[in-house]
Amino acid sequence: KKRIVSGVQPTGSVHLGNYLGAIKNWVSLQNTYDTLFFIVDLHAITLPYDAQKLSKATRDTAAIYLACGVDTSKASVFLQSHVRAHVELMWLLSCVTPVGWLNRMIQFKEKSRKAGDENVGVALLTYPVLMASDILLYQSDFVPVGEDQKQHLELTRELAERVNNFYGGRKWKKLGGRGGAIFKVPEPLIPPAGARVMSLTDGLSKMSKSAPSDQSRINLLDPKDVIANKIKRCKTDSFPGLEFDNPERPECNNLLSIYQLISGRTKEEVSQECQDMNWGSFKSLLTDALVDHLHPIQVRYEEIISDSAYLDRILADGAVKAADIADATLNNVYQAMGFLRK
Ligand code: AQP
Repeated sequence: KKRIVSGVQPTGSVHLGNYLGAIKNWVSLQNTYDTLFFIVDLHAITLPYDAQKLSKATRDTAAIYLACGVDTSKASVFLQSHVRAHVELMWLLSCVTPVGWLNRMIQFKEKSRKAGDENVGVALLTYPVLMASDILLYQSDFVPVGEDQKQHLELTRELAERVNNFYGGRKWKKLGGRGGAIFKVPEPLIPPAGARVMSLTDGLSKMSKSAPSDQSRINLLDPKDVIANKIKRCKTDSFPGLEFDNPERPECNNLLSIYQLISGRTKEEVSQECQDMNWGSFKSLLTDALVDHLHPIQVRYEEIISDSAYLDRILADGAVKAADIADATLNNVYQAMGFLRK
């Protein structure tokens, strides 16, 4: 089976963008691929954060994975910080990463500009090296990536090739290794069209955990009245009827796309159903669809989060399975780079 790894950062409440762009797709991918889904807690501290909120967000994110249908009989679910190999490999990779490669990263430029000098830690720059470790440790074949992570995946591929060239092949064999490639070079898996969910208050920016206004996103755990209120107040326009793909109507396109994904219909069906609707009728249709879809997830989440022993066990088992694979790769890298092994 080909392998896929992916994760969400516990930086806030998991929202509809994380669900439609990532978690919902994992639930189908786990049937076809060997899958590892982790909560990337180490990545969540690259910008200033609140330690108490981190632990709650970490548990919540894990419980949400399960509530959404990630099935631990098929996928490994674990916390990044529970598998030490992530940080160890990061050090080894850091030693072969030219700093110029990291300086080029658009996300670093954007986030460091926004955060201001005082808040820019070294880790914001080296973040993509940790992400490369997350992927390469598991010899992943595919990584689901949105537009904004494409550059980081490209860096991961370049790093894999660099390590394979520097330390792999015959050189590694001479040191007692198997020879050949140390890392598999992963391919991007482009998510299904329409999976980029935009903010409810601005159809041109993506829905995001870190956006200051909670009105801009639907959190997976939002109660019914909160969802109704957010949809009621979300940004719309004054064009007649509703339509997809009109560049002058980004909010309309976004809300129709959300409805399409949540209701499981085709774009054509939604176009037909909604073309003559006014915003009032569409908003109540969308609210009902969201509430109906999220309700069972919320019920399962409550069951899981209230049984902390169960969740701890799932995460412990997941970490053991993940560490098995990760430690084997890490051991090869150490050996290929000339370290003495115990
Ligand atoms: N708006 C979105 N539409 C579709 N997919 C999205 N993802 C995030 N936002 C959207 C996907 O969710 C997965 C996990 O994302 P992440 O936690 O690693 O961080 P992110 O992409 O930076 O998401 P956020 O919510 O915007 O977090 P903050 O605000 O902390 O930066 C990824 O697969 C991502 O593509």
